[in-house]
Amino acid sequence: MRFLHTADWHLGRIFYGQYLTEDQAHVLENQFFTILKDEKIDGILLAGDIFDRAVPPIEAIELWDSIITRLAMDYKVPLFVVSGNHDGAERLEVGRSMLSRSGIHIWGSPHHALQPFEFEGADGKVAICPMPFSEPRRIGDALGLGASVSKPVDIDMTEDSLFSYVETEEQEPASLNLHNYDQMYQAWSDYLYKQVPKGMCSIAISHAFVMGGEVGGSERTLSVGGSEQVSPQVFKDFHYTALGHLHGPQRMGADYIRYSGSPLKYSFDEHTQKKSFTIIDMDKKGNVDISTIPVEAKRDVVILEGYFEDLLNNKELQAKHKDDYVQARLLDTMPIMDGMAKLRQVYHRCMTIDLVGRVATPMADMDEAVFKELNERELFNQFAETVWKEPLTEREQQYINSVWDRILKED
Ligand SMILES: [Mn+2]
Repeated sequence: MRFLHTADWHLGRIFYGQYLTEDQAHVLENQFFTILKDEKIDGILLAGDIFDRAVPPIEAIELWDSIITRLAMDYKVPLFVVSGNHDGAERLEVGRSMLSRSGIHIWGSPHHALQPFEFEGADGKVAICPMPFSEPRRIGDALGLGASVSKPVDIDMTEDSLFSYVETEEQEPASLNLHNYDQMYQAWSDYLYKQVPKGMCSIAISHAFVMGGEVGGSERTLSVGGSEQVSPQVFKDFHYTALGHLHGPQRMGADYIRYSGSPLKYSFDEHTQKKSFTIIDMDKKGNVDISTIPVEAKRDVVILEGYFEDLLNNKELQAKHKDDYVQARLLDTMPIMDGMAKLRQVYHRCMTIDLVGRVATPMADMDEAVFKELNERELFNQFAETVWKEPLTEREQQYINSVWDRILKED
């Protein structure tokens, strides 16, 4: 059976003041649907952060509406979706019972995610185990674990080199902590896995921060204080786990536990990431074969480094990046007037300028006490020399002196 795994669409995302809806629609309406047909996909695993915020803009809702409508009515490919930390879980669940009859299966609240969904595919049944992003306290509520509960956690430490970075030292049976992500997600996955009929293949879909994962730059932290991370062990029983939250595609200790990553680059920190859709081929025993299809974005997110004049006059560079989202990393040490306006004439989506050349290098041989001895003229000269990497010329010095004279007189 063949599944497509994707996550972190973040519909309605604003990038430096600009909506990315057009870019998102481009990838989803063209490439995504083409893959479904060309690759003969049996089911879609969408692992959370469908929207960028709990109350998304109307364009984002319309895009989502058009996608689920086409999936259900034209393509007839079942969609399995859990909500992420950016989604409004209950809002996403609107119409869930009715939509489920059309093959659109949505899980937002953990209270609705307490049993596997048995999906009847071409080669037999697969148990889909939904684990939407939830705060540990809510998972505890859903599982009926009261605050008074204090029972040993069943942590399976049978070593498996795949999980070698998980601490292997003997642990005392701990009390179940209702604020601990790892323990609550583990209790949840155990609860679901126990209900998977013997011999049936299983797939978990979850939105979580798995330990050891590499952060891309546009993820939002899940909790304030405390650990928000869960061990990859939480998912080790399932034949495949489709994860969402981290925006770079990556495996988590094993090939069958992975993040698909977001379809688009949502931060300049992600400029080197290769975004993709993940395809999972699962045989009757649950063995998986993984491949990826690179995303063909309408506009790339790039960092261009160089001197202002060079970026402005490099025709080849401009032709290549005129429509991309650009961060200009300028090496110039002199101030640049109207830099953004000029750059935007050639790089239409220049979003930000990073003045790396103008970052003052601290003077190692001078301590704070020495600075206190200097008067304002000497301090300014030090500053100018640090920024321009050379001392003021005699003419500049004369001019600055006259400015200081005037300022002090007016004062
Ligand atoms: Mn996300």
